[in-house]
Amino acid sequence: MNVVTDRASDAQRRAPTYQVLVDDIKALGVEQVFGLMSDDTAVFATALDSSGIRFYGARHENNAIAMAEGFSYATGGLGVAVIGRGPATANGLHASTYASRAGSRVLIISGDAATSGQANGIGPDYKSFSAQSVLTAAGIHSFTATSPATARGALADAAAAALQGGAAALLLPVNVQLADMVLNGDAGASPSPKRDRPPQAPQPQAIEAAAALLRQSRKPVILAGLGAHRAGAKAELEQLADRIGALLVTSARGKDMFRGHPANLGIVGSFSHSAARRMIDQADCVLVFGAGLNLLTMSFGHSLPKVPLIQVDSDRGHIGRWHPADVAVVGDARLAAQALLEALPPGSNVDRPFRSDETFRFLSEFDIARDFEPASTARTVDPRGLGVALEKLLPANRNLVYDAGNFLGIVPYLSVPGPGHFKLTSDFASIGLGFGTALGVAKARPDETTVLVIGDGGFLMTMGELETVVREDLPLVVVLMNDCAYGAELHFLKMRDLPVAKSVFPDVDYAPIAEAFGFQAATIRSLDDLQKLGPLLAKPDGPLFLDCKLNAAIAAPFMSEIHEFETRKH
Ligand SMILES: Cc1ncc(C[n+]2csc(CCOP(=O)(O)OP(=O)(O)O)c2C)c(N)n1
Repeated sequence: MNVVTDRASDAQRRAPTYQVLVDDIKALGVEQVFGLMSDDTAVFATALDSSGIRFYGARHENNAIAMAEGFSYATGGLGVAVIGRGPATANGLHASTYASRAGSRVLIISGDAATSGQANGIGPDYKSFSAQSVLTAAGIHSFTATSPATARGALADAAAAALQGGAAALLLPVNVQLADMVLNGDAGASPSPKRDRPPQAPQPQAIEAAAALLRQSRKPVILAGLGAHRAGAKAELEQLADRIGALLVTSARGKDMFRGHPANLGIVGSFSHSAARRMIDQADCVLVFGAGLNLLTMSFGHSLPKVPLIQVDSDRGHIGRWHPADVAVVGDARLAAQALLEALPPGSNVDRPFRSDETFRFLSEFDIARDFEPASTARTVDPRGLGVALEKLLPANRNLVYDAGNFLGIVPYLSVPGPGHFKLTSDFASIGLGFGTALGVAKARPDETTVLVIGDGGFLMTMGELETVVREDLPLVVVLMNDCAYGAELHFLKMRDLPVAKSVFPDVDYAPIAEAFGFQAATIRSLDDLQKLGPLLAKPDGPLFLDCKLNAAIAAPFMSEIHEFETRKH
């Protein structure tokens, strides 16, 4: 027996489990991961980076997971985050929950306590944490590699679950990662996740029921959401609107899908302008494509008149979830629009007041910059005026990523090239996920400008990532909406006539702090301050930070809507 040969073949048939998993991740087409390593994932993270899968490090696990989510949002592909076990997994729970609700394709790989129960052979693991139970309780599909033999299958299952949309977690116990795996000659085999389902055509009977309503409608409104954008339905929806004499409007997530169309009303609901509200109030039928009709789209029950509502969605469970539908059409938005075009030939709608000269004149003369009374002070700007000014100064080909808070009142004033460039991070109704998400979008789209719009409260929660921007060379424009307060809470307290002291902050100058991290930075206390930065904003050259001091007296329209809703409930 030749011992040397035997040893060589032995070496070929065994490899550390972490290394095999790295190779499988590479075979999935993953070229970068986002993360924050712990003792239990340092070897794995380093092996990923050494194999050419670039490791982008964040300074908080929530931000690492949000980066993966932003990356997936911007590419449609898998976003992968690698974090540690126990406290690190707990730290990332907020973003994990967010990612699972946002519907992006996010794979969260965490370390986990050794399956033997004793990490070091001396005593219990200080970091022990029932990650599988906690993540499952949070609604996140979780898979544990309980042994080297099952590790590849667990990765394949977790990746497949993530690719279905929504986050999935893969837990890698420390001892399993480091143990050798016996390869049985199939070292190259990679997981093969399920493909997307083909678009589903709607039932003809459902289309006929919708068409019957639309034939009688004089003033229809077509409302499109992100689902319609993802189905590629824009052209068909515009054609359908032109055919039946409808006005076009979107949910916030569908923002600017119909920009430039003369019948475009912008966003419906809490982020709408006065002209949109005035026209939508007159609608006699609403036709919804791929929009969830959540509280903000519905202005807490007030955005749409009580008229027949037809809801088209590829997911049956989305129809009527937030708001009742009178006619449900289950199917792909583009195919449903095509079917409606066939069912409603030209001339079906003769009386078309929404397409009158008067309507078009009203809409073309509407100027959002004059839709509010500017309220700047000597040392602060009006957030809406800031939006109007930034609209002209920022590069048109931009991604806008928003944290959450009262400052979201700026949304109607800033346009994007289309819905895939507008990212809200409030799927868990939380603050503090904008920064990480923006970094993931910036990584995915290096040739476009990514703008993070964030309040000072959300920024204080995540400002450690200023260092990530520069270290990982992921340039961002940060627009800090600095009202020296948790503005949302400030307005809630004011509306209840309660003391506001605990919701307000001192006026901190953040520009020098950002400069210390390597940003170009400026403090904006007037629109003139902003205008002076025109050339820099038009073509940002590296990371840029604007500390915009805002008039805190201005509540976003949705603040009073929420207040009215809350007081209505109790
Ligand atoms: C994780 C989390 N913590 C707290 C909140 C409650 N909350 C919602 S908005 C808000 C204020 C945010 O302040 P800021 O980022 O400055 O934005 P502003 O409201 O002032 O525009 C807070 C604390 C939340 N939604 N999520």
